Amino acid sequence: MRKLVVLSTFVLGAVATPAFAVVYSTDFSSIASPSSGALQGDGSIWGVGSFSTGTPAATWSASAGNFDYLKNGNSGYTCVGLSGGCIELGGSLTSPPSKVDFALTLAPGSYAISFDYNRQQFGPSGFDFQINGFMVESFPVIPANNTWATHTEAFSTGGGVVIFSFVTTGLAPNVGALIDNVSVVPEPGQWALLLAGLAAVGTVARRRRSI
Ligand SMILES: [Ca+2]
Repeated sequence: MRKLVVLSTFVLGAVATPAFAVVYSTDFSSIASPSSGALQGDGSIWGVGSFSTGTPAATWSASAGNFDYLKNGNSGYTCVGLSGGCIELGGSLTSPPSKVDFALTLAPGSYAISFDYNRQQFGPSGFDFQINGFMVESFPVIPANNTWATHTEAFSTGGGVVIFSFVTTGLAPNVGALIDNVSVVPEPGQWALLLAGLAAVGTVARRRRSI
């Protein structure tokens, strides 16, 4: 009987966890420790090399070219919700491609990363999204200006540092896609599998007891 009580507690804990288990989240409303770039009067930074943002804080850096940190409304750019901040992958006064990375140290398991993306007003702005250097999704042409879309990508890791990269494709300088609202959460399917496994264990335990 004690085993059953323990099992029930574990199942309840697993069910309650997913809604609160955000591993990383940023809406780019604020940044810290920016390197290089041209600070604008509204707090935007054109041609930034790196900065820290999000919960918990993570460093976003350009391993090629640079990128722009934009406050909503800067140069006519609009971020999600018409407030706060976002980034433009193309950067300033650089030739493409620009490559913007951030890294998280993750426990072994399955996760999903989500981000919002948008074409910018000065022209087509495609990009590739990579995880640990492997391209997992290409966005060659983002069709509509000022229409934000959300992309979610599932991935698994054996644990350790995972690098997420946004690489501009086929662009003129200063013309990159906009990115906002980046989050990483445990993949819901993993919890479903865990619950199914626990249910199976419970069934076996009950059968053994009835024999
Ligand atoms: Ca934002």
